[in-house]
Amino acid sequence: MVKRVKTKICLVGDQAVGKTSLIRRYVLEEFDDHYMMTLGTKVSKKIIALDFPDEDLGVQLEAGIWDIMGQPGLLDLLKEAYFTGAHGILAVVDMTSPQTLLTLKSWIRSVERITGPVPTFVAVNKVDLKERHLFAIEEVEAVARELGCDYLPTSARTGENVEEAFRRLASLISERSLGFGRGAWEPPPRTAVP
Ligand code: G3D
Ligand code: MG
Repeated sequence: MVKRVKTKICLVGDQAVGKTSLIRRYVLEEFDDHYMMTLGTKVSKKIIALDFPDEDLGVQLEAGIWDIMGQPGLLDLLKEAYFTGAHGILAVVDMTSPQTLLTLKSWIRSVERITGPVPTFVAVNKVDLKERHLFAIEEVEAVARELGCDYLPTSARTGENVEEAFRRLASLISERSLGFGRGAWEPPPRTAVP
């Protein structure tokens, strides 16, 4: 059986971590060295086909991938609209900027304040810039564990793990929305008030 699921994925992370580049790489399979200013919000579409052999199930995830301009002032204004209805977060940090690891938690919190807990995956980006790394991938471990999410080193430049990061997030979203696997977590049911 194949199920079609519509989903909204939001990318978060400080300015210049590579959000726009990761989306472009994933959706168009290309990388543009020219700096890309993201004006307001941009939604890219991608159909992600996933297989869950244990469930005897195929999922066609129709994903709207939301990108936002990183400027904090504008973000405050757009946040509500940007995050409302999100089913998953791809949180991006930049290995050449330790600051971006420090703000990771607050990014995820600002989404979850609006959406409640949603599947989250961390892309530890710019892994290709080895000589400029200012923290090691292992340093992400503690934060990720605290947040209860997985992570992968990625590069929008070489394409390393870009597809894999989106697919891992897509799997969690599918599992949650269809109610199986690791992503199946739901808040405890409220007791009915008589
Ligand atoms: P943002 O959307 O999060 O603000 P961008 O970030 O996608 O605009 O990327 C910011 C800068 O980082 C851009 O460089 C972009 O080319 C570069 N970049 C993004 N991802 C990677 C990566 O994985 N590896 C390398 N080497 N560079 C990356 P410029 O120089 O145009 O500002
Ligand atoms: Mg951008």
